[in-house]
Amino acid sequence: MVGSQASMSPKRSACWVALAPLLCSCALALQGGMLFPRESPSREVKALDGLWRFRADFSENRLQGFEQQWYRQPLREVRAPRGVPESGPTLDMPVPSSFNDITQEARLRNFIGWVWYEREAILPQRWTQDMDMRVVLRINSAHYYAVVWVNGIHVVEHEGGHLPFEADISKLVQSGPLTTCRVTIAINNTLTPHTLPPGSIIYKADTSMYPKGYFVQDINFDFFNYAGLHRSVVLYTTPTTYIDDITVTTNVEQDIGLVDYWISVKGNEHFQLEVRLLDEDGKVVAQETGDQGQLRVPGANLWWPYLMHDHPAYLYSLEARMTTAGPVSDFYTLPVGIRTVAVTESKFLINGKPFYFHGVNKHEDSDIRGKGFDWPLLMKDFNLLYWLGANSFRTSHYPYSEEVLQLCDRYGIVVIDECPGVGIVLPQSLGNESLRHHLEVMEELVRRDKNHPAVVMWSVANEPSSALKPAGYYFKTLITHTKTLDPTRPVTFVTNTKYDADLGAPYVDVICVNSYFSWYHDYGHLEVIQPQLKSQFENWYKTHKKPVIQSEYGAEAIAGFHEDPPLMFSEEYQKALLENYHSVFDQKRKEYMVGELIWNFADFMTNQTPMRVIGNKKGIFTRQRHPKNVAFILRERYWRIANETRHHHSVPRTQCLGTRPFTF
Ligand code: GCB
Repeated sequence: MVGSQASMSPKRSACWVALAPLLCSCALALQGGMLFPRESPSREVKALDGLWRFRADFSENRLQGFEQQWYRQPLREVRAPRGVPESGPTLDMPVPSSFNDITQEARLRNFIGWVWYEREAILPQRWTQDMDMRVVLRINSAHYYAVVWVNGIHVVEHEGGHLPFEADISKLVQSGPLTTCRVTIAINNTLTPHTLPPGSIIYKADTSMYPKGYFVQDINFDFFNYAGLHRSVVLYTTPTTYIDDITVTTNVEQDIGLVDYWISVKGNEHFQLEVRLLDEDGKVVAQETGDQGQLRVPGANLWWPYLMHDHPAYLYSLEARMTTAGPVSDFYTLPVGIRTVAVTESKFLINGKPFYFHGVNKHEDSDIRGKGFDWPLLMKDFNLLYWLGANSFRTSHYPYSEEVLQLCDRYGIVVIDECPGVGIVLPQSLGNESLRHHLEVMEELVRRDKNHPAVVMWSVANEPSSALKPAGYYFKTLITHTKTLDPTRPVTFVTNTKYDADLGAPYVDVICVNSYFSWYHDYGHLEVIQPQLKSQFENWYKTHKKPVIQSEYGAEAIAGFHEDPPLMFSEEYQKALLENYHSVFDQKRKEYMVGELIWNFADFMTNQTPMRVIGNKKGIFTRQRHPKNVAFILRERYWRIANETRHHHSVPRTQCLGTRPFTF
């Protein structure tokens, strides 16, 4: 890659200083709500999925797009004189998708810097004429830093690749006769020591070795830094007085389900709110008025995890109806699962019963799409989870799409919801600037995911280097702040350090430990696993007296490679390694171990290194979701554990998912 230093650090570098006068400071305020855009009698949703015009800014300083103000004119190929200035060559790019694997160009796959997306949206006439309507543009994920214009006017910018942000564009689309609007999004995938995840640009100044201006992006995490518009971009409407946010927490007293709700309304101080809770048959089981209150549901059907109950994942619908003295009303329906979560010294409890996580770690990752959202892939993954008998996963190592969490609510798959705090190893990444951003990301995450019954725990980071000096203060602040954001859920932080070096552990509720015995050390020596694993568990528990989850373990296997006696990278080695772990798990889960999450659900793409053979091959499924032999071992195990720990009679193995009553 070639470029200059000034262009590569998205916010605070010279390039951002130079851009400051061009960009008003419209970054998203954290106070507002972030309700998932749903259709209702008062709301319409229009997804802008499909082909967008796309151009990567290959200029040496990567700033040509800003210097030439590409957002002011259609981003279009110059073919013939058209009377309007045009920016230059563009590609057709699918949204949602990462841009990296779509073309045959290596320089686009590995591109670092600004890429530009643009498309026109045709708006229904009433959207542009009805002054009682708000039109909102919502970008569900743009990795990593995004600047957005509508009809050439800057409307919002956002830092962070995995969480949604939005802009009210009513004034812009309602100010003239136009029924189209042009949306331009510039996205920079550069990671710095202060981004989440962090990274750094390394300049290779020795011109006898590298071309002039050469640089690479250095990262300390093990997945490819895919970029682009990874999730849908949508336009949606609300009335001008509207339900901005709903927060729901649930509890159970004897057989009465308690649903506490808080609703924030914006646009007018005078309004009425009616709230009804409907069961899966559409029957009203409780109702209230006002912007906060408690709905009481005698004989409530609780939300239970998959395999823990005959009727898992029971969802009520909370219907909020806001009216004003005038003609305006707004309706929003939120799925609600009534359940409790608690942690004792040695147990993780859901609805007061011990819950054991037998599940996986995932990635948002697939061929061609990279990290792009895809419904067929998602349904395949959920069918595989059901087939496997997995009751849970961790969103390693960043927040997943909202549709994923909706499916978890709907199918009873329990989630440890992780923020993108992965690869924190540089001392600069533990200073105040990073901490401030990390806290903001946790706020955005909690704001987005707080109402999902499937989410039972927050994970603030994965394997940060706790040995660094400021780590103690950093993680104490991060964990305690997260607890104040959401006092109803436990908080964890995933570690791979020796138990006594870990500075986050005193503050978390559950210890999550990753270990790779006989893989990253003692290579090939399966016999060391059991003693090393036993002492890992015993030391952690003795020191902290908290439940422990084996949050990662596994071995790489290239599908179809066979060796007996087992050799590393063969399917037999992966199987033997797992079996050694499992025999220790079976002892420790009788004591204080509350979960095991295999690394990884599927093979996934990483940076190119001599350690990786076209990506990380620790999947129990290939990247194409074909099972390796070990998938069958895990399937036997998970169904056995499910049937041992169930509170009802045993269940037949599920082959595929049925339709659940709640519709999106
Ligand atoms: C880990 C990391 C994960 C890696 C995995 C591995 O500890 O948390 O991101 O992919 O190990 O395979 O090395």
